[in-house]
Amino acid sequence: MALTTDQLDTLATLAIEVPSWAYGNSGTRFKVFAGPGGPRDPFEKIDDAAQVNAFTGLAPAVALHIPWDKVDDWDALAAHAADRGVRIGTINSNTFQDDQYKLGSLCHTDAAVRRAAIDHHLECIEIMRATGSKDLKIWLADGTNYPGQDDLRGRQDRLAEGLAEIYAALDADQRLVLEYKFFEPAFYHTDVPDWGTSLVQCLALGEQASVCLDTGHHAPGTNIEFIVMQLLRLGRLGSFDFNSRFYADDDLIVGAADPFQLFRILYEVVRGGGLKADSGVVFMLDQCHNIEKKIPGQIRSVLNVQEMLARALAVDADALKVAQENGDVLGANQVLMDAFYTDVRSQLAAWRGERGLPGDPMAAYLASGYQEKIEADRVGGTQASWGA
Ligand code: AOS
Ligand code: ZN
Ligand code: ZN
Repeated sequence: MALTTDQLDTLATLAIEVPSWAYGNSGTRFKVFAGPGGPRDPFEKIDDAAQVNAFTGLAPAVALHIPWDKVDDWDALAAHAADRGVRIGTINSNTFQDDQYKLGSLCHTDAAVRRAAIDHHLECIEIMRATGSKDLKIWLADGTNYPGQDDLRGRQDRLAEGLAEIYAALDADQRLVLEYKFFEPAFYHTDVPDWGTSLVQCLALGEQASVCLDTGHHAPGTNIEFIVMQLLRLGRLGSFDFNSRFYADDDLIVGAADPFQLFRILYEVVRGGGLKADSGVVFMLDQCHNIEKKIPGQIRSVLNVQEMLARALAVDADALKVAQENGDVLGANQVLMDAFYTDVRSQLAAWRGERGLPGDPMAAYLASGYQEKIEADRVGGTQASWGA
């Protein structure tokens, strides 16, 4: 089974946003291993991210995290990105690392803390204006550890109020994307635990609000592709945070743990029109590379997404429809599995060659000398304060 020219053209629409924090040193609660050649500032993170795009043609945007990526001159950062052939993507807010947020941010009982959290998001919107970013992604660490610790309903009302003030500050061409996560760092309850909660908050806000689906933020066994289908159907799938999980929010390389799940998710993306530009779906990675080298880790990630998307595009939609309408249970399943088992690697290598890209991006990067150069040149890399 080979991809048709039309399918290969559709594949070319894939654009992935890589996270700036994937390039800095990261770790677990036990240890952060310092990797040589770590970027010393956001400009160098952009340099590294641009390598991923240069070798794969798949990653034209870089998501930033504020305040980790704060710079004095946003115009200069945006110009630097453009000079390297990429642009600034989603701006991720951060209300989880300051002492004042110990008991929450937008949901906190103290109005002064809520004010600080709202102001932080207003600052993020200013940064979006300065950098040309269109999406504000909000993930909140808000929640409680013990039953009775706070009033669940009161927290949800305060969340709605805070989000409304942030939403009101958006320009007409900007969006608010609300991420959900069922646990961690809070363990009894989380204020935005699931797609339903995110969706009802977004619906109350308006058309410019949508849901971010982080593939690592579900209980084991959750049918994630069903959620993808439903959000696309409702026009409210704003973005993905792609990664792999074995146990919890592991943030490992997307497609590493369960390529079949990634295939199923991407099949629903194709089926639901999520690849079309007007769908507004942003394909972001949310990963950290604790023991492997960062740039190769990111190259592997974007290639995994491309490979599973190619297989999803290879599904014979007509044959599938016939089998489904005939109630042919095993026949329909076989159509899907035939596409999943299609080895698209050599066709993708040829396709890259036609587009002036290396057939084997990983080998080309490793041979390029960039890794050796940054390891020799950069001393004292900053640690991306990854904690979640
Ligand atoms: C946290 O678990 C979420 O996945 C966030 O999207 C993201 O990981 C965080 O903003 C980066 O630390
Ligand atoms: Zn995430
Ligand atoms: Zn996460």
